[in-house]
Amino acid sequence: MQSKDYIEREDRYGAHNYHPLPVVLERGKDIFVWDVEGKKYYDFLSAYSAVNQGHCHPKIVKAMTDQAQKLTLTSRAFYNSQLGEYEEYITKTFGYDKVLPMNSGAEADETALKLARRWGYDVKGIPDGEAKIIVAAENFHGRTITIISMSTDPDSFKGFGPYTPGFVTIPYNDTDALAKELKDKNVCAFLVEPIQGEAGVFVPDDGYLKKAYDLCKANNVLFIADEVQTGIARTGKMLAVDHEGVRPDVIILGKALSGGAYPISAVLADDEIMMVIKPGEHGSTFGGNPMAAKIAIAALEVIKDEKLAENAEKMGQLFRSEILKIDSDMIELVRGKGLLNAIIIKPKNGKEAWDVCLKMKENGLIAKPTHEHIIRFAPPLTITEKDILESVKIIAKSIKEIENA
Ligand code: IF1
Repeated sequence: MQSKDYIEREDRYGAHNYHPLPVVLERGKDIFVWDVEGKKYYDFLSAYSAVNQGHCHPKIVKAMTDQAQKLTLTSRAFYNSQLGEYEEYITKTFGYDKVLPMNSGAEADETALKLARRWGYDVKGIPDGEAKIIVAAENFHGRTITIISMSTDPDSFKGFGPYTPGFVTIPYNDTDALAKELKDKNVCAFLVEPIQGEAGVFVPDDGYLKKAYDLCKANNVLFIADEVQTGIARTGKMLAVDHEGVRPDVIILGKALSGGAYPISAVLADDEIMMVIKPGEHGSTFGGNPMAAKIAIAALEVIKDEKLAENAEKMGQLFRSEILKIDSDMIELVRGKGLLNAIIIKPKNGKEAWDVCLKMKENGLIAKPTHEHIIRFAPPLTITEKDILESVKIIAKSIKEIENA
């Protein structure tokens, strides 16, 4: 079978809820993936920042295969020998009293929403059923009905109503708008991405997160950071909020918490928030399973042992400075933090970001537009200077070939 056969089969039997780049991947190792024809590529998406540690990291694979021979799932109806060790490890890593383990990022966001509302009623004293949560326009927090009820992107919410009530939308990166909405005594939380990934790697002004946090504290409102995409060293710090020294009331993690080996997400908070949920009031079949516990510890150890946050900071600066040297009027701007970057492509001769991605694929690098004119570049954080320089050469060559087509 060739790539086209795999694609036709998926087209026939799989839902059409994605429009993938026409490449069929079969193997991954560190920063590289290979397609079914054996062609090698630099992976510049890292599964939307879930493979920060590099594909099939041996330490993570070992943790997974070892535990798979012993015990994979018990449900939380019983204790298991791995969960407590993971809970202690992750809460000490990030400095919070407790963790609530879930599976997907969306489930962790939903968990944070439930925690915030419950804290609003039981602790802040908001009348039952009246809690409001402030969110930013252009947000992305997942695909469930409640989460898309917070979305301003029609591609996320169109045709899926009726929507969950209780959300107030303000512009991102606008603390005046936040201050105004915080006057409402029924607001229990502000949920925000430290950098808006899906919106096109939108980096807010320096000081935005700190100011937003301070405003929330002044109004007895929870500051919740969705670090599903920006966390786990992606932006050059363990958490993107660390760039501003902000300690959110609630942290949401996912994706690279497993290094891409397994769906693992987590919500971190201190006792006065986390303990509002009582036994039997929240959970999931796989949340906190022993496989996830072992994998997540290994994935976090790799981040620390290999100093991947520091590497992301250095390689990100090199990437942005090298991209800026490319002489092309198709490159409108490059922006990002650490190794979460994006290039805005100005269409030329009818060619746009998608065409650039197809050309880069031909030249051995895969990435995908996040919106029609923005290409996100997010390689595994293990990437070296040599490979950054080689990758930028491929990007430059591809843009030149498109321009001169
Ligand atoms: C898709 C986007 C990225 C996230 C943040 C929660 C979640 C995500 C900040 C939910 C997930 C994924 C979802 C995936 C593509 C990808 C994505 F394009 F959709 F928006 F990365 F930007 N918070 N993002 O980025 O986590 O439930 O997926 O585990 O849905 O197409 P999840």
